[in-house]
Amino acid sequence: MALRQRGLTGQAVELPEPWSSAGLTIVLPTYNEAANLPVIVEALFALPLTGLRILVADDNSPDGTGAIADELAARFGADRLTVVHRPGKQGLGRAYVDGMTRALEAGAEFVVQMDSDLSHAPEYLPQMLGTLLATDADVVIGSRYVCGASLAREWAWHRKALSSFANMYVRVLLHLGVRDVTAGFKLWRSSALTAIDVASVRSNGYSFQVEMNYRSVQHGLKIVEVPIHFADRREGESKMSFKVQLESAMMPLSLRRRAR
Ligand SMILES: Nc1nc2c(ncn2[C@@H]2O[C@H](COP(=O)(O)OP(=O)(O)O)[C@@H](O)[C@H]2O)c(=O)[nH]1
Ligand SMILES: [Mg+2]
Repeated sequence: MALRQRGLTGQAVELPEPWSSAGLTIVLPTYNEAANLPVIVEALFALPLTGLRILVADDNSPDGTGAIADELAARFGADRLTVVHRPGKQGLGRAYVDGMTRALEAGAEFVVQMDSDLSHAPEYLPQMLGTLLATDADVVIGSRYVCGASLAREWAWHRKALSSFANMYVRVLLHLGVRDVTAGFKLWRSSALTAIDVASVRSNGYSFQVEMNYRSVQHGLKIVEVPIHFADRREGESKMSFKVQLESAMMPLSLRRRAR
């Protein structure tokens, strides 16, 4: 309720035509999100965005998320919801590269990346699209670290500390001019994803987010951040592993070396 009063979540804004019917594909990577996926899919299709499509990229989740995604595709129509069944857990970055590449091939005008665990509220999307179109941005980030944003109170102190340390670390090393460099909630123009050659991105986990920002800055793309409330995941557990954290620590160093 407090958030609703602060205008951070709640009712999605209505966009005028032709913005509200823009061809927008949401790529949802899933690994063990059986309880969350039906909720986020319903919320996305309830938005006042008539050109919205969903692409689920599932890494053969042991909890049966893939089969649930197929049921959702049957319910909402395969033209509106596509499921990509990947052979096994290969990490967030791989799933995004696969899903985003397919969305581009299918002719999406805009591509969204967001977690499937309801940390990123679907209700922000019309506002993010409106911001992108009004500011002529190439990518809009749903940011946790700009004025007006907030983090889940339930997030453990060590996760908050790790996230702000990671942001500071990347900012110091790479000077990207982005406040939330590891954010996973982003709306891209398809032309921007083509420009940065998303298909060739090799990093995974949080490094995927950092490398996407790095490439965007190198290509002179316009990045705009809007504040969000980042909620704790609704159900299930985080897949963040030590391997992911280690890669996140190394990747900015190798990007810096390459830039020299
Ligand atoms: N397809 C796929 N999705 C993944 C993988 N790892 C994480 N995800 C998804 O990526 C999103 C973010 O992961 P999450 O565990 O919530 O990370 P956290 O928010 O940093 O704790 C969620 O939708 C996960 O289901 C993976 O290896 N493959
Ligand atoms: Mg999460």
